[in-house]
Amino acid sequence: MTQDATQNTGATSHAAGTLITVAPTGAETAKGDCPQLPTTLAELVETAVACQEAGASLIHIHIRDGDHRPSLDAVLLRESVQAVREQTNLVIQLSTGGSVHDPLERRLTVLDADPDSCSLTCGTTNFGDDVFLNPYPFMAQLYRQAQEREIVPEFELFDLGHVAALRRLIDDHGLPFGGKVHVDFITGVPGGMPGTPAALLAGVQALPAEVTSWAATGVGRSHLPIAAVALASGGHLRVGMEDNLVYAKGRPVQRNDELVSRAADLARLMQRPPLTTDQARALLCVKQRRTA
Ligand code: KMH
Ligand code: ZN
Repeated sequence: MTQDATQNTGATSHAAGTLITVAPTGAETAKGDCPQLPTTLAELVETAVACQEAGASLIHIHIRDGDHRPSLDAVLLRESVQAVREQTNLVIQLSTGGSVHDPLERRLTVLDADPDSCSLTCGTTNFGDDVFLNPYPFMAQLYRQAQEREIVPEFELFDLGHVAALRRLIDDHGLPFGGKVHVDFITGVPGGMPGTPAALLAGVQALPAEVTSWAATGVGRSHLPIAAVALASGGHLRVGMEDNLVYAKGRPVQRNDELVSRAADLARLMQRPPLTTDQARALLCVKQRRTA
């Protein structure tokens, strides 16, 4: 089935509340360059608690090893999921993107940690001087494994071509577990779609009709303009130090919850207050994994 932009009514209609995702760490910033980046398990949990308090309902997690380097260690991933699950009610999303240096096979093993959600990037992107590799067969394998394990994917779209690849994925493999299709536009990566209102809205217009919600983030200085356009256009927000290390001109981000608080204030101002964690779970139809 082929959809054109005009058929998309669901995800582009105005959303009542705002899903705020925090991406606190990422894989591309060194702790040495940014000591306030949460890289230990204790820092991750403390960040998660503070960000939930500030209005986040989903956390996109990359972990680091004992030397603060990006890691896909199975034990550490499972410990991180368990610790954040114990201390918060956030929807827990593990990155399957890892760092630009992680091999594809290792990235698939992230699902073993049993997160609520996983990222699934819909195509290869130049990433500064590096390449973030996501060939279609890898995407399809990851998607099928997520379906089997009842993990809800978030489709990450770094470029307009990724929207077409999402269309192909749904045509080939059907809907995700739970039936909701949530996407996140990651704009402003050098090599991907620019962090401009025009580029974001072109992506939104092209979304398949099956998409039930969309979010956006602007990397670096496009952070605030993209948040404003997303809120004005029915989209949700992703913020955090994975994407942005500068709170304002000359003022580095000190803590992820500062970015979440500002996003929550913006959302309230736009009459689209932050969703609670339970509302976010319902929006994304994630499986109940907590034991009472
Ligand atoms: N670290 C980037 C190359 C994801 O988390 O799924 C990829 C990334 C995407 O962060
Ligand atoms: Zn990420």
